[in-house]
Amino acid sequence: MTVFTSLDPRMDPQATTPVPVVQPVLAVRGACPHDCPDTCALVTTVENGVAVRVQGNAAHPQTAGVLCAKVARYTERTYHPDRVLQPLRRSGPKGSGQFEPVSWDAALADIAARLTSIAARDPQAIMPYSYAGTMGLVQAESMSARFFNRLGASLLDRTICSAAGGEGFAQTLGGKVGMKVEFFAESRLIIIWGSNSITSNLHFWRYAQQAKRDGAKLVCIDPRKSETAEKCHEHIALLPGTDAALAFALMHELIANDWLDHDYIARHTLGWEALRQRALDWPPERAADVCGVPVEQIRSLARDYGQCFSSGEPAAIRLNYGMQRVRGGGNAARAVACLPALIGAWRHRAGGVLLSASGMFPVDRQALQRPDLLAGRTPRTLNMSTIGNDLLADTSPAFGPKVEALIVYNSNPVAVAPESGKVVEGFARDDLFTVVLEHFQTDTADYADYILPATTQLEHWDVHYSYGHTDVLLNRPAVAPLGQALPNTGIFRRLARQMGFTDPCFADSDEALCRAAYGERVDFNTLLDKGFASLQIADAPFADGGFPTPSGKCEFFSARLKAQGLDGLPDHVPNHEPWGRSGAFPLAMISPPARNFMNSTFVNVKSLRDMEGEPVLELHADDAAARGIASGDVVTVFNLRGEYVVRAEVSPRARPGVVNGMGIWWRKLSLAGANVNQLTSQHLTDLGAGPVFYDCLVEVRRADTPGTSNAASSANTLRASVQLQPVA
Ligand SMILES: Nc1nc2c(c(=O)[nH]1)N[C@H]1C(S)=C(S)[C@@H](COP(=O)(O)OP(=O)(O)OC[C@H]3O[C@@H](n4cnc5c(=O)[nH]c(N)nc54)[C@H](O)[C@@H]3O)O[C@H]1N2
Ligand SMILES: Nc1nc2c(c(=O)[nH]1)N[C@H]1C(S)=C(S)[C@@H](COP(=O)(O)OP(=O)(O)OC[C@H]3O[C@@H](n4cnc5c(=O)[nH]c(N)nc54)[C@H](O)[C@@H]3O)O[C@H]1N2
Ligand SMILES: [Mo]
Repeated sequence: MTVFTSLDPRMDPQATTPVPVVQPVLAVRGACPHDCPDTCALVTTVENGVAVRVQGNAAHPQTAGVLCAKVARYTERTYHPDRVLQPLRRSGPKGSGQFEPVSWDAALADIAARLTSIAARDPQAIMPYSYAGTMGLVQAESMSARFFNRLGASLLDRTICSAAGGEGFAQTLGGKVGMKVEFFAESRLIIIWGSNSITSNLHFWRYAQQAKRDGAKLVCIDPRKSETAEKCHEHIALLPGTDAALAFALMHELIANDWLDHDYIARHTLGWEALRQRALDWPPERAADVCGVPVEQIRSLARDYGQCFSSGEPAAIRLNYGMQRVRGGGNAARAVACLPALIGAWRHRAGGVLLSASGMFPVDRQALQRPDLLAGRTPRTLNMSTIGNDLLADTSPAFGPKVEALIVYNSNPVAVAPESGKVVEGFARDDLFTVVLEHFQTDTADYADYILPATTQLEHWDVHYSYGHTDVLLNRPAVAPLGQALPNTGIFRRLARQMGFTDPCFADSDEALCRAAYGERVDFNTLLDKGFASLQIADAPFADGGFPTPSGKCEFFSARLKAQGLDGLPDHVPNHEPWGRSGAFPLAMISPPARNFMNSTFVNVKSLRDMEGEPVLELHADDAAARGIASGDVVTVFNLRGEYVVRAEVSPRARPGVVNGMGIWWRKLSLAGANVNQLTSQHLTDLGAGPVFYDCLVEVRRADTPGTSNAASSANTLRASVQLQPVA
């Protein structure tokens, strides 16, 4: 294998190496940049300077040479004819999507001048907005963070995905820590909870399959009969937002039958007596009623879990973020995180729970982000999940200055953030100056004043952690940047220079940033040689306690939460919009990921969009019949926040009372210019201030139903007479 090591000077201002003489065939090791737990190791075949193929690295055990359909087509994304390959300046009205080419120098000079004049009044009026378009530490959180810290811009609370569950785990286990994923292969019982692994965590599913072949039982807990649920032995199709009730009923049964590891509980947990009392309030009958599932399913799962204790066999829970996108998501994750300690599942390397592994990576964020550049300033923090409200807020003592400039990178908020009506209204403000760093002219980029062309993973350096396994990966550039594209780092470097930021840290090269991400904690030579390096973590990290909580124990009771004035114990916290099958909006809507998209990424790759077909709403036969809806009908889904139009699919994947609005389509590639987030709310979760995408009541009508073709007006009529359930 010939490994490509040279740098394009655009990526590295210090580099003296010219662009390499092109060699005929290269195999370049890299890492998948996408927001997925699997963080695959890639091998890109390059012929005459062109990436012709992206494959999974067979030498990396977690990847095992296997890629998902999306990333196997990564070259279609990199060489897509619609790539933005030069800076663009708005030439039409805001949001019109009309742009004209402009030179880098002109674009950067104008952007720097605008930001400098806003910053002279108050730099907090400048808002950065980014998420995980790339998970790479260098392209996501190094030069950009340095730039905004030096500027004194508003800080961003990056809550949009995992804040509730992450905080729930932090308060219970001490962080995003848990089982090592490979040991699921040895589990005897695997509970897949709020996760469609086949879609979103394919490489975990391989381990689950191995366990299944060896006789393990697989149980899936998910309102939707997902691709994963139908391949498990049991599927518990609970109502969205009722997971804590289920977890408490399991505890109730473990207590009632004394399937408890008293020794583990006594030595390694905090708050058992109080938790026990609370669990005793949750007999399975009560939970069955709240969750909308047969009581026998709950008893049976409790029996299976308890029997693992009795027989000394490992029971494992693969929790994923699908169950925490509701008001009580933080408490629900906390309740589930308590379960393994009750039966001492942590004693086995194949027992315990895994939500995210990211807390186990020793990333040196100080070195990457340089918070010292704040120089004593403490800018306000804006929550990315309420960007709609934030862009529409005026200056006030509580809020601080009105947002005057917005710099978006690695994210497509107009498509992915909740309550798009408000988000679009905010982006459409004529007095907002918006810069979007992108590969494509997304829904968000349509509202930009400037679009700056960013490189894809095949064109830049990066180094990665993972939230689904415990290996560090290095990504080398396989090809030179296309057109005039620059890595995010390069763009912020140039912008910093243009603004007169002279701190030497703005000259660090991308390779230097890759090295700084882990410092001495990970051997960089191993990364250079192999492309990946495994963290040194005990096989059963909590077999003898040692949780990274203040007490070192699994904290059923959290003194830290109590100190914030919250309940110190987990609880079942009902949805903001609880399901009741009555009222104007009797259906609960969830909007889980589509298999062939990655959030809103890849929606514009035609081969993948063809696989998804059209935006689809799955609904149960009873709910469809009650509304005269048949498969293939175009329907309008609506609530008081808005409406969107989709193709109905009467489907056994939907449970009664719950509709599934699949995937995050680009608005402009949808049936009528809006996607599912037109209906989701900006309410927040109990812990972590995350979004509640799956806590959303709606109604559905055939789009051609007389008098309701304009569902917004029907919603307006309803607004006069009904209220959504009050928000407590
Ligand atoms: N192909 C593909 N892979 C992806 C993504 C993608 O868009 N496409 N997204 C990536 C991202 S950003 C993330 S965060 C990860 C994980 O992303 P997650 O959002 O965890 O996605 P899934 O694993 O698909 O699982 C979500 C599952 O939770 C279910 N669910 C919804 N509400 C509830 C509830 O209240 N309780 C329970 N128990 N289940 C519920 C949904 O029906 C769905 O099957 O996946 C990543 N992987
Ligand atoms: N209704 C509903 N909404 C949801 C969810 C849901 O389940 N239901 N899931 C939520 C979740 S879990 C998440 S994580 C968020 C995801 O929200 P986002 O993180 O915004 O994810 P994407 O939609 O994939 O958009 C990422 C964008 O970054 C761009 N990008 C990729 N790499 C780079 C790069 O190197 N440089 C630059 N400048 N740009 C790059 C891509 O082209 C893409 O347009 O969405 C959330 N929204
Ligand atoms: Mo996510």
